[in-house]
Amino acid sequence: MVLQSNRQKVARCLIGCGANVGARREQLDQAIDMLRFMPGIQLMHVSQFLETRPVGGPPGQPPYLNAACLIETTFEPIEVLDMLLAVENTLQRSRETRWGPRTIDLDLLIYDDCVLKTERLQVPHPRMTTRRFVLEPAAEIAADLEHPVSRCSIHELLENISQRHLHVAVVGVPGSGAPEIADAVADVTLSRLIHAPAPLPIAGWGALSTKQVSTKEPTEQLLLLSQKYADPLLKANWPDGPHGTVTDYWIESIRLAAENNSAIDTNKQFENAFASISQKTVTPHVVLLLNVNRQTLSERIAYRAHAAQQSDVFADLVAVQTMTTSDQGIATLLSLQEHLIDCLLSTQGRQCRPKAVIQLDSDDLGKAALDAVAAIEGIS
Ligand code: A4P
Ligand code: MG
Repeated sequence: MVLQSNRQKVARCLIGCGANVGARREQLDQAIDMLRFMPGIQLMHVSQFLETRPVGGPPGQPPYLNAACLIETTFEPIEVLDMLLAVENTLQRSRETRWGPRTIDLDLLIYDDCVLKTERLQVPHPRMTTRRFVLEPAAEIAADLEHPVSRCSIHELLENISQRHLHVAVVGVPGSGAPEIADAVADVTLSRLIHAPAPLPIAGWGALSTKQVSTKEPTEQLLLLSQKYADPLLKANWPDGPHGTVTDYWIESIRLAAENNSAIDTNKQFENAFASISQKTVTPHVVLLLNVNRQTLSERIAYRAHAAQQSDVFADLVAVQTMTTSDQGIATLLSLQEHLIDCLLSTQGRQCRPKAVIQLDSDDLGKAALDAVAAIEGIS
């Protein structure tokens, strides 16, 4: 394996290691030794090996041994990935099934404060913030290392998923499948399930009211809706049971939808009134952020128009049905989706921002439900 770097700057990287077939301990030892003697890499710390339950993938897999390493390197991120793949190949790693059994798996979890997403590489690793099998060994060797998107340390991320009564919010625009995915997650985790009391106000302000003509100002209606969203999530009444709460909404989406709606004047007074409602609620510990494409939205809007009488699926699209054309509806939904993603995944820290955000494509609802359940299973 000949890998050379021309980079002068030294980067600190966190590497996740796992094995669940063969001589797991020896394989992990060999992989770590290869890192130790690799030119261009300085192995700083290695965690203990931790036996963990397999998360996701085909049922009946053997348990994993997981570990984490902290390295310093002059390699670029893609060179680190190539180097990890080369080590995996040397240890006869085969790739048949997604999340299938493996002799060795090496993931680049964090590379300095680099945030990047290409076809071959995404850093920080997109699923690390809800995985105890990643965070526990990582906290042993790099508790203070900062996750560059959430701006939380590894220790804080581990503490976040260790809360006794977790709030998991499934967040997405109407038609993204948030209620359906929330149902699936609540079912599997035996959690309390709370649906949004009304769809997000994405159309004109008239759609905020169930009556055709409302005498209230749009911002006043939004604040009433915010209060309804807030009521089940008040910090003062937060339960203590171990099973957690799953919601299919995030209260901040109301503010973002209002910001994105030119018919609504979100002035300072509204911002302050909204903040005082929102601050009294529990910030979700984990957000599962749904992402849908134009084609999916168009099909779901068409489905909803025909199936409205017989089915509850995509009932949240009722807000779009009040819009003049479905093209206008799709454009509004996509723009709001972008705004939600920007807000939840921007690298600027915000006080009420959730610490763990996992993005899921929900064009295929069945696959999204499995990925959502796997993300939450990783917590325990
Ligand atoms: N890739 C993109 N970003 C990265 C990154 N940051 N680090 C690409 C490493 N690879 C990255 O990976 C597929 C492709 O992801 C790579 O070719 C690379 O270009 P892979 O190792 O071939 O396959 P995989 O590991 O099955 O895929 P994936 O989706 O990365 O799996 P995860 O999310 O890493 O999950 N349960 C327990 N208890 N312990 C585990 O260690 N690991 C997994 C794998 C599932 N369940 C587990 C464990
Ligand atoms: Mg991998």
